Amino acid sequence: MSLMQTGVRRIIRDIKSLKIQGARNIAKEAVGALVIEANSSRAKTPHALLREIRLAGGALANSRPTEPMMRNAIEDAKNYLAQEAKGKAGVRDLKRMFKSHEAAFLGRMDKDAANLFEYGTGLIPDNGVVLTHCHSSTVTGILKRAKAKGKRFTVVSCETRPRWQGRITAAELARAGIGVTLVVDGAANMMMKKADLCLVGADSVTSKGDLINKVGTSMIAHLARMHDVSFFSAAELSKFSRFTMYGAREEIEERDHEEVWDMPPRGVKIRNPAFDVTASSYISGYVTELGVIPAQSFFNLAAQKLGIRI
Ligand code: RUB
Repeated sequence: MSLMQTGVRRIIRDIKSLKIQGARNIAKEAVGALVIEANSSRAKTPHALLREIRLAGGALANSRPTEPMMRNAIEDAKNYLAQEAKGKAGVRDLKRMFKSHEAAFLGRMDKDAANLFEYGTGLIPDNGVVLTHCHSSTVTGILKRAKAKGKRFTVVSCETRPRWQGRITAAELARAGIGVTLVVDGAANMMMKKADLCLVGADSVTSKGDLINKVGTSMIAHLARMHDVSFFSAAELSKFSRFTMYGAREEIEERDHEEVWDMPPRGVKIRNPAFDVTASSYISGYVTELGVIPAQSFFNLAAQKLGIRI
């Protein structure tokens, strides 16, 4: 039997099954899960509490391997607790302090997102067409903010096989009163001819400024280059992957083949990578909470923000 709280196990299940999807949602839910774990813990000592949080943090981090924003949030939570567990506070006080630290962390995430939306709005072309892929709450946040500020534009959303996150984008934008057209992924080249801007989200950004996002993103970036359309990714600096600091590659999650074809004929092999890598040379810039920056600056600014010592 798992030592983790039921609520935490449920969140892990929902992250794995994509009921909870998108890097920011995943990171926020992981923070929520750690608070559930701490609140319901029966640990008798600060160190026992820390052990539980480390265990839950490890299980959450492994629930989807290509999610550095979640990993960075878990890292922050573990470091905070480890530091405070050395002090005089008893378990009850420690739980209370942990809860308020995590609430402040989530508050900062929301503030970063709001700043990013504002900067991203400047990129949205008036009377233009924006092409996007998958469902990114950061991208939809920018588009909704731009609409609220009076910009007129329409959006092309690629449907994003195999899990159709493009439909989530299309439905959300339609609800917000933004003109949106859904197309199959294979129609991206046709649609690119009329696009003024490509804007996608990010799961991970490497030390070289390369982007890892939903599979198909790199294809969109290549098409954008071919048609001389600007290609931006909206990514908070906390999407930086520490794993890539010394040249290692970010692991690309490979999902169940049934998502692609549940009963394939004998002899047909299926691959189902969830993400792909877009080289920084294809990226016009990243929209971050500090402004729009060149891909080459992402690492330095992220290292400062995350307090990473090289
Ligand atoms: C979602 C995806 C999104 C990023 C960014 O993939 O690739 O573009 O996660 O999302 P999945 P956000 O559906 O497999 O999680 O901007 O919301 O952080």
